Amino acid sequence: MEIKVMHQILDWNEDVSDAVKAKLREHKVCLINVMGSPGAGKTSTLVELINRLREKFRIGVIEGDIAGQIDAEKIHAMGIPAAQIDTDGACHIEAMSIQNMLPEFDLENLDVIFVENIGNLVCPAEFNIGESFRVALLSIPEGDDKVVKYPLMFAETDALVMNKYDLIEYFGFDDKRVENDAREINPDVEVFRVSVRDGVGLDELAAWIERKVDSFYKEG
Ligand SMILES: Nc1nc2c(ncn2[C@@H]2O[C@H](COP(=O)(O)OP(=O)(O)OP(=O)(O)O)[C@@H](O)[C@H]2O)c(=O)[nH]1
Ligand SMILES: [Mg+2]
Ligand SMILES: [Zn+2]
Repeated sequence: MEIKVMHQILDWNEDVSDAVKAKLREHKVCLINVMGSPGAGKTSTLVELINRLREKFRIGVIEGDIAGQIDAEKIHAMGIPAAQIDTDGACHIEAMSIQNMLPEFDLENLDVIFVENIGNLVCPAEFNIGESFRVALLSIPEGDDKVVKYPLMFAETDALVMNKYDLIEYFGFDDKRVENDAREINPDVEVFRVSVRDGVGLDELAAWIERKVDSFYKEG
């Protein structure tokens, strides 16, 4: 008998992801999976997006970290329902963790849940968590070769956000190269150049998310 442990975990994760998706659809909640390296600016970007979108949508946040609840506390302090998944060392969030977390939220009174995934460019991309769409951050100091070196993250995302754009002149970062590399493996990807520091690109990113969430509702 053939035993493929990793394969089975992924298959099983897909089932749970589908169940999470169905439950969220039933409650009309759009889940957005936000991914990127440690320190890429996921929480900083989320704070700015929440400020731009909270008049339009009722927002909740699930923060994923290996330990601690610093990020969830930041979001909670904004008056936004927030919960923390601590993976106790695991390097990605699985759909089961989202499923277990959903009862903590009043889904009838939410339109959008942002999930900040574990800081990691590798395996979070392998695990669907019931999301309607994905946003992958790549910050300028990480280097312009990351799309080529971590292709799955950027092949599977709906948007690529180059954050910390204010630092571009210091890092010799070729943003056109990154955009071309991403389009080669993901022709429909939306590309944003953002600086949370300077406030650049955030209105455009928020407007795109608004359109994506609206189309989630139109799909019924
Ligand atoms: N210069 C600059 N710094 C930024 C920008 N965005 C975020 N930072 C800084 O980058 C650091 C990390 O930001 P976070 O938002 O905590 O990053 P994160 O991706 O949530 O990090 P983890 O949750 O630990 O994986 C903080 O010191 C931010 O102030 C930016 O656009 N420009
Ligand atoms: Mg964070
Ligand atoms: Zn992992």
